[in-house]
Amino acid sequence: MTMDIGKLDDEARNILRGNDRGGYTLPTAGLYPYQWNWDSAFAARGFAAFDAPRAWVELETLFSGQWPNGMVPHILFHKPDPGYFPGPDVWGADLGPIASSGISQPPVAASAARAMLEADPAAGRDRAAGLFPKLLAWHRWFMDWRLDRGAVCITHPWEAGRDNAPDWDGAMAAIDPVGVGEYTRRDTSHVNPEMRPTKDDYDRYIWLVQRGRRLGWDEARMLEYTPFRVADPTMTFILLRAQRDLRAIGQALGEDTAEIDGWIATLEAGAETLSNARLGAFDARDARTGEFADCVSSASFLCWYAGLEAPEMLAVYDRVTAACRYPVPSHDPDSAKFNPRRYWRGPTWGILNMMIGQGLAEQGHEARAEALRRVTADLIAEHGFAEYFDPVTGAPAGGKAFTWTAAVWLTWAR
Ligand code: 9YW
Repeated sequence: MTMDIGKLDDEARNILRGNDRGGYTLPTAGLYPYQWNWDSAFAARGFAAFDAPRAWVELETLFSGQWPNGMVPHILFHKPDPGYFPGPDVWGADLGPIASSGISQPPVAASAARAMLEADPAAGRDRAAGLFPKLLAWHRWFMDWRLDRGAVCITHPWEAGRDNAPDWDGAMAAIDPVGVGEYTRRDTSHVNPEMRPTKDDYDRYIWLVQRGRRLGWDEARMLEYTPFRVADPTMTFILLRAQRDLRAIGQALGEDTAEIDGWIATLEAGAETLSNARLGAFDARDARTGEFADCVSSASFLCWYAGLEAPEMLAVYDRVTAACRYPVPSHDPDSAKFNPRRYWRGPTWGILNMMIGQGLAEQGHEARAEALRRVTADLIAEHGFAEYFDPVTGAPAGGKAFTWTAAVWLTWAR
């Protein structure tokens, strides 16, 4: 197919502008009417392609919601909106300066900030200097509260950003969502329920939120008993990458980075604990039981993005990407749990492709990186700026005019 790059550039810029609510960008209007953490960092990278000052503002607004303990919430509820559930009243997480959720999300902000600083060191220096201590505090929060044998755990499926991935099935099944009560979902009124997590999933998502709220979102109290704690490749690889990028920012600013060096060593060792020999791949590991999930996911392939050589993962990557026309599927197509339409149980997500592609290129696997970039460009050119895509047919799914898909186009796929 011939691609009209100029037209797609315009469309992507218009999506970012259209989702801009003044200082922060919605993932997509309607379905996600607030500021989401990792979406926002990808939005910043998208803006950086044509409006660098606006890109820095995106990150600054995100950090304006940072909690005193360093945590940066996964959602900032800047303005009330009845179109999303669960809202601030359900979370009851009033520990920060802005109404927010009580959990975090994969820390991609430092990596965005580094790319922006390196693109224009003179203009970015002061902005990066303002963010550096905040990024450091957030990264320290992960190291203080989320480690298991050096790997980074999630305490809620939403924290990984991969809500209903099969990776959490075992840990989720162990939860009895007793007393969760009645509630009305809003997501299924915006998009086809077949493309969304199930009611069983949502009962547990809400039950975990209610529990955090009862414990005042106090990390020490929540850690006394953990109904859900899974060492996650998304978090571990992304934080490891982010620590390297934060160290580079610190070095450019002349800061002392010894603490970050220690964190990198811890996370490198932790990443090895996610290697499931039986599966022959990086995998999620339940920190409560020690059991692996036995899931090859797109997050397994973030190993290269994390700066690891991981040559053993190349054959797994080749098998999984050969199994569908539009990789990288979020779950192994050879698994019985693969579902090409249901959210994180099969569909392809542009942001994962971008990070995987970046990692492949950095580790010297240029041909694979280029093939993935091209297939992602085809997907967007043929099927639009959807939230995610069917990896077999390419059919667009979820929300439309999606911020991070526009950002992926502008920063990498085009
Ligand atoms: C939800 C906004 C978010 C992403 C997550 C994605 C989804 C929110 O949407 O979660 O309510 O289900 O899983 O990664 O940040 O795009």
